[in-house]
Amino acid sequence: MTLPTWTLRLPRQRELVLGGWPQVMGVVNITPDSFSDGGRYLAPESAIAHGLALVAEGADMLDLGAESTRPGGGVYGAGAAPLSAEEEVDRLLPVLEALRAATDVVLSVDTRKAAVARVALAAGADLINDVAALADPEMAAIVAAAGCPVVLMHARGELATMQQGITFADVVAEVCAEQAASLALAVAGGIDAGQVLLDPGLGFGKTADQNLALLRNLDVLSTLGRPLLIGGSRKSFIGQVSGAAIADRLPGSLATACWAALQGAAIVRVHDVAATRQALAVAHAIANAPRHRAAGHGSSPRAELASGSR
Ligand code: HH2
Repeated sequence: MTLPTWTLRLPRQRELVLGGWPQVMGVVNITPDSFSDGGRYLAPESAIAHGLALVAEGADMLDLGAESTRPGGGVYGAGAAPLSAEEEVDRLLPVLEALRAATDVVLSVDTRKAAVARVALAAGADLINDVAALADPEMAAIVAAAGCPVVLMHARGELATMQQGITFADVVAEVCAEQAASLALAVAGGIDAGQVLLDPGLGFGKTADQNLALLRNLDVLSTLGRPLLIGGSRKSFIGQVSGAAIADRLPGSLATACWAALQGAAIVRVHDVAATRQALAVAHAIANAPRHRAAGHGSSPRAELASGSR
């Protein structure tokens, strides 16, 4: 079995090599209203300190978000409050600039707005994480001009009502088809297909069972040939499976990250970096331990997957 690897181009002549075992993306929410840590890192100095702490814990990359994308119509009530591009930039920029000066880790910016992406890329962002998958008509041109990687996350509908009237006849097939359409839209907009990462968008307009089905069938999404980012950390499907409140969802988040790793995810997006690194290291070590010959099945595909670069 040949493991897929991908080499993406980053701004400033750097590269992002993915594949084998996932990179850990630490979440920095510079927001008053994120679903799990809203308000904790709204002040620039606390967001900067948090980002540096996540790097010290072993984050390979940071995802800086200045707008909550908490979907409405379900467990989060009305969802996140809308934010102007100016307000989003005002929150983001001091944190991005300080972290850019302080660290070489890949800095991703989680934004749906082309105007924010433009400012962020000029300030040293490496990657755009677009949960609206190029819904802003200017976004593709900005990403293409910067030559940076972009995450195209799956979601349906508007954030404010996303958790209402969810209908999928076959969630895996439909998300896969819509992710393929997003990839095609990116290419039509001038983005190199080799710079695109895909993401099934756990929790965005999906029921708990649909999120579980997507995780169970990540191999289907992998057939699109692009690296997958998986963001399950602290999300409500973990609460629905386990009964755990948001503050108590670390164990379920670790299970999700390890599962995603064993299914070949390229990046796991998490709030708890140190714990995730430990869980992934142990899962990796187990998957690489020698297989007992009497077991008779040889090396499993998952073990081969786990014996990748990290
Ligand atoms: N999830 C959240 C935000 N951005 N981006 C990608 N690519 N994939 C995800 O699953 C994803 C994402 C939600 O998490 P969080 O940032 O903690 O919450 P909020 O949107 O409320 O700020």
